[in-house]
Amino acid sequence: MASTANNNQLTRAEVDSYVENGCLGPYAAMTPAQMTPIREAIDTNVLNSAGPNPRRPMQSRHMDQPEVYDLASHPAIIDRIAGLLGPDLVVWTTNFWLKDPGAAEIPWHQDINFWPIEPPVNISAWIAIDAVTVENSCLRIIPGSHRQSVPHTRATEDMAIHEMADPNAYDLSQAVNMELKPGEFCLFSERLLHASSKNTSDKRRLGLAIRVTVPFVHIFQDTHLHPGHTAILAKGVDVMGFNRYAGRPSSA
Ligand SMILES: O=C(O)CCC(=O)C(=O)O
Repeated sequence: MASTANNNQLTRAEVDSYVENGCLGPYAAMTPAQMTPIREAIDTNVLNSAGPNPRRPMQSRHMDQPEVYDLASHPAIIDRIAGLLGPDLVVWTTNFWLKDPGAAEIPWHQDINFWPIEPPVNISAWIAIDAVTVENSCLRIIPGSHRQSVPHTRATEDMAIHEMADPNAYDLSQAVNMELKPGEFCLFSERLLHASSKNTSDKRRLGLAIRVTVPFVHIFQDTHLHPGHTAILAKGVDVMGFNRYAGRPSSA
């Protein structure tokens, strides 16, 4: 059940829990009713257009869609992350995770295995656009798994990403299902093991992952991102100047 606290400041107990478990939540950024027009805008404007990265249409739509920019910089998310990473925060990328009925399993993995950031500092907020349940393949996490770097090996052909954590390196009995209502989100570290099963239901499952770091981290424009990629300076100031930002895009 999502926290009902009416401010976005983390308690000391929540900070300690994040350090211990590498994850927090769920929290609510908005109600399911408030999410409805945003979901409609995403369906119309994001899922039917190419976006800024020609090879990854689900990536970095904060660059071209105002609704996505607003979700990515939402104070319920950013102010909580400020309690963990400090007052200056960069949303370095965003990624929709769309799983239509029948969509493949996403195997257990640690995101930092795949990412172009140095040093490896990131908190992800995964916000539900649709109602997300066990039935339509919610995110699964292993609390505490962020304290160890796990070797990754080649995933099998039926999986949605090309590498997966070594199955001998984690304890699946510790896995937790992260069911979320539309507008709810959880937070997790760049090293937290997470996955989602094949979507065997007849319901679509859409979420947005918002990747947050700090200004001293370098974001490399390698194959994962694209030339011209811009981040959001979501809070505070950037006195480092390593990365490139843009403001809120205007409506189409
Ligand atoms: O949405 C999913 O099932 C996987 C999400 C994920 O791997 C991520 O946000 O890093």
